[in-house]
Amino acid sequence: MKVAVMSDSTSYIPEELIEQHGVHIVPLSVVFGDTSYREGIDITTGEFYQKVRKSAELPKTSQPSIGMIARKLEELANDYDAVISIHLSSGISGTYQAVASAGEMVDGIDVYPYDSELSCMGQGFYVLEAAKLSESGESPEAIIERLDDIKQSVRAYFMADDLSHLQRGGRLNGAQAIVGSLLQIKPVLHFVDKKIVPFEKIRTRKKALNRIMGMLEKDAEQGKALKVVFIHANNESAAIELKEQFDASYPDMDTMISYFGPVIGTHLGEGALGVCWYTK
Ligand code: MYR
Repeated sequence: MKVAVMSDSTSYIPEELIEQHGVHIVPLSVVFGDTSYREGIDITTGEFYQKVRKSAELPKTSQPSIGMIARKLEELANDYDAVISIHLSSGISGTYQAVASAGEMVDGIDVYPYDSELSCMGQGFYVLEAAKLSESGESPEAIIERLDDIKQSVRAYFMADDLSHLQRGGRLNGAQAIVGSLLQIKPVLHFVDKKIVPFEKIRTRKKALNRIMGMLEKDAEQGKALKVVFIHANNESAAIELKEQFDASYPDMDTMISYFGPVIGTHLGEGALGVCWYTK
């Protein structure tokens, strides 16, 4: 059985890994005024952050249309028997549901939509694992079993310099009064039940990052083999600094850098940082 692996552009997997593993990507878009840009196709991450600085109006985001996804699935049906399609959390975007709906419309391929319940390279971890397993001939069911296994150990914590982007886009959950008071500080955020909620109220960026690194180190100290990604919104030097700090103490861990591209950058704002990890 030939199993394709598909994801959406918000997994922000390095291009060379996408090519190496033949992962198929459907793009989400950022919208400035009346103009829509598919991320990674019509606009690069660098161009996006420049455009936001110059633009009077802040961008919005949109999920891929069911029609676009159905056309992609029809193409895949020519070469594959099944597709596992891994997406950003259904609690923050309708993309997963759109893939599920498109899957019901298309014949000739079995579609297995998978909700990563997070986003960015944390979602990318699932995609790369699925791709490796499909290359070794595993069935869709066996691949999904392994993805569910990863879900048990995956951790994702992040912080934004300016929470108003998340609030404006309606992606920050929690009691309204708490959310209002959070706008003055730098809380650590995470996903609970597929939605973004404050993990802990913290006053400064430095303390928030120390808190995240502390949780990562606690897991590393238990001798687990971790795969770790440090993610930045147009602030690569900050991500490199965190990675180097961690690598110096835990040289045997598998670490990498990734980025918040246009769609997620719209909601987190420039300067945001995140760390995701799971036990390999
Ligand atoms: C859409 O328009 O469908 C896309 C909405 C995307 C919302 C993104 C909210 C921020 C997610 C942060 C993920 C951090 C993972 C480490």
